[in-house]
Amino acid sequence: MGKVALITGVTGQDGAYLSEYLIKKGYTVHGIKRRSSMLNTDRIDHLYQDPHDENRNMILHYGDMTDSMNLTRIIGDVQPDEIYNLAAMSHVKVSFDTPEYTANADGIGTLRLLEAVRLLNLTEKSRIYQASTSELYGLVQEIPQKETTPFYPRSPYAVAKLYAYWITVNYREAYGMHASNGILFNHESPLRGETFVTRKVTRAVSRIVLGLQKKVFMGNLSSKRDWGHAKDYVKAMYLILQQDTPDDYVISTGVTTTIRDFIKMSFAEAGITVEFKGEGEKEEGFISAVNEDIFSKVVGAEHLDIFKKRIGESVVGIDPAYFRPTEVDILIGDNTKARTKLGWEPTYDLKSLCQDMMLHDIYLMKKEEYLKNGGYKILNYFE
Ligand code: NAP
Ligand code: G4F
Repeated sequence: MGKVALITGVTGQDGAYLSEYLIKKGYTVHGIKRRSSMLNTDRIDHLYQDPHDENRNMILHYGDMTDSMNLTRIIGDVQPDEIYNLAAMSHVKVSFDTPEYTANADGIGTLRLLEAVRLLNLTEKSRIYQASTSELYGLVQEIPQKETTPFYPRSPYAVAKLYAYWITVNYREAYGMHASNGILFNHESPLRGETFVTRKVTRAVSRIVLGLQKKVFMGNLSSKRDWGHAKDYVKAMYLILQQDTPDDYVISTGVTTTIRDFIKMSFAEAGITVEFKGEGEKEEGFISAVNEDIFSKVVGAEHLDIFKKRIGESVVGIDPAYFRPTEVDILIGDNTKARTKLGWEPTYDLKSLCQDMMLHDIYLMKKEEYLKNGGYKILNYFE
């Protein structure tokens, strides 16, 4: 018999990659999905099986992190060997608009899950992974950040996740539960939500090069992030739960880059050089050159003549609406513990991550059926 995993947040970026990864390892995966007016299972449609199929290895349950009884019932029914708590209102800027809900779902939601495991007498059986975050470091007290770096959260999201981090540690120490925090730095992919900065950029650049959009408006271009690929990071989640002893781990690449440079890299994937001029709210990004060979190969020769007429145009502007009341200026993680104890290391660098996202988004934007229907037409993420 393979192991049974329960994943909260199964419809999200990480939930999708982790589901596929565990199913390939022989797990039966149960996922908790919120009810919504549309299906919202695009990222996991290639894994989903009809309830009437025999021997299913992917089973969905309706549920919500704000509903204790629901969580308790599902955990009692599923009797999971491993629980991956990935569900969260995960957008930092939005958490300033919905602070109470964020505290409830991200903070108290984690308590509900831990308490359900305790009340059901599953503390010996069920191992728990908590999706902690580099946002905990906020106003960073040390560079690079490691497991011992003090936290200084800078958003309602990060404060909610701080509670979730410590309640996980507390249940481990108080009740001997195998409960661990993965302190994951930013990780991205073609499945990344469309309003996080990398995906917003790769989608916008893809539309700009195809003539579907003139310009993109951004917030703070000077903040720095340590970006890895979500495919690598879900493997770390799995490894954390395979350890004999529960513990907390930083998962990062150890390289940090400004948003401005990520924008330049994304245009460069299509053969376009963008230069930034001006400062603060007046800063703008202009097209200064096009490499015809790369553009023709990546975007298509048929778009080249029209695009060349745009050299000198502004394609990036600033809209202060995207600024945050309190910003996290720099994140860069020291992953020594994960490398030495888990044997984990990232396989994607930022260039290969950016290329993966750009090729995917150009492909999607080219597909008329994507624009009409939406959806990810990938069969298997790990192939
Ligand atoms: P994501 O794409 O935003 O996915 C979040 C998931 O949580 C979605 O399935 C969402 O459902 C679900 N969810 C939200 N509120 C819920 C609620 N009240 N009850 C049940 N489910 C709920 O996030 P992600 O990038 O995959 O990240 C996974 C986890 O890691 C999150 O906890 C995030 O905070 C944390 N994290 C992410 C990063 C990163 O860089 N990606 C780094 C560190 C930590 P819907 O699909 O219905 O919205
Ligand atoms: O992509 P972001 O929205 O990610 P952020 O705030 O770093 O949070 C993500 O990573 C965390 C891990 O550190 C996770 F815990 C969290 O759940 C989430 O996945 O913004 C990154 C940076 C910020 O400094 C932001 O101010 O990009 C800056 N930025 C500049 N212009 C923008 C924009 N961010 C967004 N979303 N949209 C913009 O237009």
